This record gives sequence, C-alpha cells and structure tokens, in this order.
Amino acid sequence: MKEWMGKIRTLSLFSLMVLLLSACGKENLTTFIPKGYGAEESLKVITISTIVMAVVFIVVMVIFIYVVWKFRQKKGEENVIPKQVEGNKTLEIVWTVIPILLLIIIAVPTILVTYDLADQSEIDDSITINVTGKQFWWHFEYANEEIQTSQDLYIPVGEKVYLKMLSSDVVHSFWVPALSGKMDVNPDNENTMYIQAHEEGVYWGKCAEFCGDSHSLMDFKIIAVSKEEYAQWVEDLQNVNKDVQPETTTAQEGQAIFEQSCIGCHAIDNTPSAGPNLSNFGDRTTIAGVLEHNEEELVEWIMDPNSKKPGNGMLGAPYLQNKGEITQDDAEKIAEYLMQLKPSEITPNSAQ
Ligand code: HEC
Ligand SMILES: [Cu+2]
Repeated sequence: MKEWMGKIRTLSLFSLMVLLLSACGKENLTTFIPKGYGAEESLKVITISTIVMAVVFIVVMVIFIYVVWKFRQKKGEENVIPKQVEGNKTLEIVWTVIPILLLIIIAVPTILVTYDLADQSEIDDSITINVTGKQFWWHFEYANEEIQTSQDLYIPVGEKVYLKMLSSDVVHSFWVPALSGKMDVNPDNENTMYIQAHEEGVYWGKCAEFCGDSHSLMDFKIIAVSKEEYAQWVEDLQNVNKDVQPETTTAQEGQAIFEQSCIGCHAIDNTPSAGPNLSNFGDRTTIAGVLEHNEEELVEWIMDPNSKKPGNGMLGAPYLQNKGEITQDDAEKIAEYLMQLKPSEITPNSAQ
C-alpha cells in the first residue's frame, strides 16, 4: 500500500472520531448548557480563560510563522545577520505588561466566582442534606426533615440546597455538570457546597474521582421540582409506613421474603441502613444508578448484582453466598413488591 493511503486512512478515521465524539454529551449532563447557578458562573470563567488562551495562541503562532518565513536563509545572503533587538526597552516592557494584564483578566473573575460558590452564610437557614458517597452509590439524608433516600435526590427549584459530604470508604467526587462544579467527597473531612437549579428537570450526576471497579457506574440524579411539589414530596416521604401491605398476593409474598433476606441492609422507612434506602424505590429513575428501571432488570440485579456492577457492596449479601436460597421465583416476587414502593405522587416525571 502506498504511504499516502495510510495517511488518508488515519486522517479519515480521526475525522470520523471527532464527528462522533462531538455528538457525545447529553443535555442535563453538560457544563456547556448550564441549568444552575454554580454551572453558569463556572462557564463564565471557562469562557474568559478560553478566549484569553486562544488569543495568545493565535498571536504567538502568527508572529512565529511570520518570523520563520521572513528570516529564512535566502540564496546569496547566507552570511547576513539581521538587525538584533535584544535589550530593546520598549519591547521588553510590552511583553512583560501584556501577560500581567492577561493574568489579571483571568484571575479576578476566577477568584470572585471561587469565593462566591464557597459561600456558606445561609447554610443553617436553607435545606441541608448529608451526602454519603459509597462504593458505588450515593446516600442522601435530609437532616432537618428526617428523611432518607438514595440515588435520586429531590430538591426544590430556585432554592440554595447545601450539601455536607462525607465518604464511608475511599475518596469520591460529587459532580452534577449542569448544576455545579465538582467537590471531593473524603472519608474524614467534611466538604460543603451548594447547588441551585433554575429549571425543573432531572439532572445527571457522576462520581468524578476514580474509586474502584464500578466507578464509571456510580451515577445518580438530581430531581428539581417546584417548591410546592417539593414540600408535598417531603411530607409523603415523612409518612412512609413500612407496614403497609402491598396490594397483590405476589407482592405480599415478595415482602415477606424481602423482610427475611434483604432488610438487614435495606431500609424501607426513614431509618439508616448499610445499603441504599428503598422507601421510594418504585419512583427511582434507574436501578442502582445505571440499569433501566423495570422488573426484568431488577430480577437480574437481585440474582447477580456483580454481573451488572462489578465489586458492589451487595455482594456481601448472605443469600448470595448460599446460592439458591433466593430462587428466580422469589426474585420475581420481590421485584413486584419493590416496584410498588411509591409513597409519593411527586415523581421524576413531574419534573420534566
Ligand atoms: C450485604 C448487604 C445487602 C443485602 C443483604 C442486600 N443488598 Fe441490595 N444492595 C446493597 C448495596 C450495598 C447496594 C448498592 C449497590 C450499588 O449500587 O453499588 C444494593 C442495591 C440494591 C438495589 C438497587 C437500589 C437502588 O437504589 O437503585 C436493590 C433494588 C436491591 N439492592 C435489592 C436487594 C434485595 C431484593 C435484596 C434481598 C434479596 C438485597 N438487596 C440484599 C446491599 C445489600
Ligand atoms: Cu466514586
């Protein structure tokens, strides 16, 4: 094969990749379509820095190409040395002052935004949520409201919601690109940030710090609903009653098995638990943050969580070690039961 054909092949592959990748990024999962205060301010800083960098790059490149061309070695002038400019005071001052000015243009907004986003003056008057990052899921405790949830975090639109974050194992990072920047979630020292959504909607969150096998599957959602809906949701969740009998007999049987094999790790009321809180599992947007929310997937998850999310904490489940203790049939019954756990009328759909 001729050499140029190989080059053309690489080039076309590369262009195809650029084209494909440029379509990556979902709405509600991108910094470039900010839907909240933190993301908006961050985008301003990103834009200013990018413009400054682009201008510097272009100016330097233009001068560089011009100089290389102008002072190239010409025929018959091999020994000509052009006029030397070292020690030229004006030039020295110009290229010292310009970078200083550019740095000031970047530094001032960056520092202002950094301090603004770290502001905690209203922390005790606003909604404050204790966030716990765990391999590979997120737990949310509404301290004042005395509610516990996992994976899907409900917030009222427009309001500042403070997050106090800790990890129960390794370092994670809480990131909802459309709403705000990243924040490290550490095992020992609590980090705090606030989020504020301008519009109702479901925003995608990601763990942004490599934390183990299923790091890339450690997804979660922020669900911003109207203030009235939020108040209603809080009330509904506060009134969760774990003793309510499900409607169908299959689900009742599922409940009985659940209470034997699963309740050790999963709460279905507002008590703390080692695994995700499932009191509103029927309203979840996903199973375990990444699977489609339907009974089929749920049965597969219960039978073999490791195949869906390698290394996750449900592996420690005693029934998984005594294989066969939970049969396919049992899992189907449990799935029907769990899907019926819908204590609130307010669901992610009301946020669309
Ligand atoms: C040893 C503790 C443990 C036991 C026992 C256990 N689980 Fe889990 N479960 C977990 C952990 C930890 C996760 C989170 C996994 C992840 O996403 O990383 C989880 C996740 C789940 C999820 C997804 C939750 C969500 O918010 O999307 C469901 C559903 C679930 N478990 C159902 C069950 C059922 C049903 C049983 C009993 C048959 C059970 N679990 C037994 C620890 C346990
Ligand atoms: Cu993580």
